[in-house]
Amino acid sequence: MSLQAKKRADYLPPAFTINDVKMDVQLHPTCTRVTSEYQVERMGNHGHALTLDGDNLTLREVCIDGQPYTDYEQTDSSLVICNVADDFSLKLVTEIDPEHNQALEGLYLSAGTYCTQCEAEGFRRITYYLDRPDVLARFEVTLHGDKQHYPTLLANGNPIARGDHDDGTHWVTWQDPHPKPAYLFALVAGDFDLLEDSYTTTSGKPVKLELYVDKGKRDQGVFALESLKRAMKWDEDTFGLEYDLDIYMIVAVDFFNMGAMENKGLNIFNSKFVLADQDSATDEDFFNVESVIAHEYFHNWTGNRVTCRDWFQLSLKEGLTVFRDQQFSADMTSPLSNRIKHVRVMREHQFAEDASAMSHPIRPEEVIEMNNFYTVTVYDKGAEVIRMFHTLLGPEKFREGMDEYFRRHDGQAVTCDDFVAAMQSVTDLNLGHFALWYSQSGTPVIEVTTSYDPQTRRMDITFSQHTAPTADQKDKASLFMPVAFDCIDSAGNHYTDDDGQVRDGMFILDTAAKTLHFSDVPEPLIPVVLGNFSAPAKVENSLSAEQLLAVFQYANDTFNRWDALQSLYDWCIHQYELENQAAVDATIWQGLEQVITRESHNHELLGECLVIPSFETLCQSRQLVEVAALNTARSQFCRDFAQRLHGPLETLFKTLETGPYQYTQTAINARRCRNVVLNHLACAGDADKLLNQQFEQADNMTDSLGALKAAQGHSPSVFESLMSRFEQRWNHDPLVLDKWFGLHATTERTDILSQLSLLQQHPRFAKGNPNRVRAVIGSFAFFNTAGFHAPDGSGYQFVTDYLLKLDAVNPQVAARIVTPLTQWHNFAPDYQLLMKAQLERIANHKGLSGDLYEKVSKSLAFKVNSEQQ
Ligand code: B3K
Ligand code: ZN
Repeated sequence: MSLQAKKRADYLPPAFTINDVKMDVQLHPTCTRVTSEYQVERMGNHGHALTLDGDNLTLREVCIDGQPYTDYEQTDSSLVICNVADDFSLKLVTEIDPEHNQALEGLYLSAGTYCTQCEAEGFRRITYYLDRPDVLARFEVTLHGDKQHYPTLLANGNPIARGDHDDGTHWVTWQDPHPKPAYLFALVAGDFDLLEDSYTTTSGKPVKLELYVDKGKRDQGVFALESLKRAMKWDEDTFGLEYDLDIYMIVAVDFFNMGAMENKGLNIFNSKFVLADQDSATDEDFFNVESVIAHEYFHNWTGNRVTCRDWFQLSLKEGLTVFRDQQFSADMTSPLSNRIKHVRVMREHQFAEDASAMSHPIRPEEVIEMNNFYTVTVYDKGAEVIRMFHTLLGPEKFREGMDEYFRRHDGQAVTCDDFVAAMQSVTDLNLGHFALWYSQSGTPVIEVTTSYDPQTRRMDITFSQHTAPTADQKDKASLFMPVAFDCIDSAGNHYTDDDGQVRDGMFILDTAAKTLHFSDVPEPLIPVVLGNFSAPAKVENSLSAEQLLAVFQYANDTFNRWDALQSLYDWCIHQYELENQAAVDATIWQGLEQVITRESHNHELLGECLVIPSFETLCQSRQLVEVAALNTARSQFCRDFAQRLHGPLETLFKTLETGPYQYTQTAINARRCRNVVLNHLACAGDADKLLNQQFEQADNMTDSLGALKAAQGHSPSVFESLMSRFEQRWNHDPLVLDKWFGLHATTERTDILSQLSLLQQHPRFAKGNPNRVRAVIGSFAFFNTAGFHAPDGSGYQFVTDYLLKLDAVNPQVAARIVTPLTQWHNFAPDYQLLMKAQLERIANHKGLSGDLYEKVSKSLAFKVNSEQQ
């Protein structure tokens, strides 16, 4: 483990490359033997030794050109082979211990299945190699394993030979014709149920589709396979991109550090993102399965065929692929709820990251542990940057730019600059300034100020932008932002600016400030800014409650309409914090009542608009948060909301009878709306009957869980009884039981820590399984506001105790769950002290991983900038 930061600026091309790899893997739980043969070629004119990366390997043999070779040195992290020729073949034999690999990186054996995870730097835990994405080789892999326990032996590409040995083992050879970096290598061995299907591409090429799931789970794989076919078709229709091998395989495993992995021709998935059926999966689970299946499939072009030159370029493949999966999901489901979902992620998590010690541009400048940079910034802000290209260029030019990108770079390992250059080649717009989004971190704030002169009936609206200094970067420049814009008066008339700066509902903000002028206007106008969240920015636009209600009623952009209500709720909660509840007066409640009655048929819009902003979102518009005070203010507002609007909510609820389960957008919208309303009705009190009834009658997981969630905060006795019935019903299914674990872990109760201890003793809890750990400890740390931020610091201490144990076995997951602690600077001084005390404990822990070290040391060194406050 190296605690030394690597810098983007220090990139050097590889001194050697490997063109062909032959691997022979003799699977054994504690002593798997890997024989690798490489065709190595010196790059350029130099006399360096060949340095291969390796981690936790036992080296048994080194041969060059068929002869044993001894002129090498080994370190903790490398094998240095001295005095080598310009071209030679290298054979290495190494041994590894998959059974005791609990970090779930490299080759591991869990729940009776062997599988691999190599991105970012896991291949070096399988054998010594040039483990960097700009070394592309053709792989041929032979796997040997016990035939009875591991009837299925899979690797990348196509199977070309197989056979049996005399000792009860068998073997299969796989060949992948596409040169690839080692991070896309995969192997799987196990005993699965198989779903088979096929797909014919637009150009007539047949592709075999295979989905491997745990025995007995075949029916739960059907939706994933259908999703895959929809994704294949969509990518052909939208981007003209077809699949390029004869077989596409997906394997679902139970032990996995993240969602899924796009290994060439052999995706490995966390079973959470494959298995789904009406009884066990919510609408959201179905949505996630489809979007993750699509995401990994889309990587075949954006990631695999065109890959990253180095890991600093990660957003090249991730931002672009997230954008592609978002567009796909919007086309398959609904644009509005998709957009809102992604904006929530940006506001709740990415803005918080940008304001924290871990702030980094979408293309980071320096990294200690690469696994720490699979972040909301690289992924989600990265996707927002790609979306801005799409907005600025329009869909046709964007497609041309993508075509050009593939024309130039298919089969190469490239940089974000190469992507920008391909886009630049199809447009007259100068993208030079826009490209600053790749190197500047932090969230820009667009401040909107207005002036109106009743005499001249002139109105000026000024937009100024500002990005506060961040932990990683002091000086900020003005960014180039597409700002979707609309302007209305209180009666809903729309206005255009005098100089025509606003075109097709959008203008460019590329300087520190810009003013739009309006003549002959009867009253001060209402600026409606950043429609569809056209740039990843915050907006400060101080509109009154009446104006926000007018925006909801009249704005053209539905996202703006939703956003206006979010701002209204935020403002109301702030009045409660100030103990000025009276400011939330009858006009506001009447306005909200009209929202419900006027839009009662628009279940999608209401399902979004009736959600009160989360505690995490509210934190983004506040500083030095007094947790208990904000939590109380939010709860009081929720209660008043539910009571004041009880009549219309109840009427709405009655119209939302959803009938037998169907997975259609109309039914999904109605279910979502119904469950949001149910939560309000429960909050108003007296809804126990309704809760029991919904749980009783539900023919699907969305409604069962909807009842449980509504009971959770508002009806403890109903919650307890429904939870124990749920546990009995789903005890056999760990993925469903994770929902139960998560609900317990997020319940606000004074004895929550003993509850968490009980959950860890539950027979279904497994401390080595990341899904269980995330469901219990992750849910608590991220979403149990009152418990995690208990004023005596006990919540912080509990999480820290757990993380110190977890770090020794699975540092990647530990480093994810530490995130809420590292955001101490958002909270009032008393909380800060307690949080930092726990971070100090982590920092002083002996044998700390690089993963935790990087995040914790940065957080402790973080000085809150006065401008950020
Ligand atoms: N590329 C993988 C993520 C790998 C994470 C390594 N710690 C999944 C994805 O983004 O598709
Ligand atoms: Zn990805």
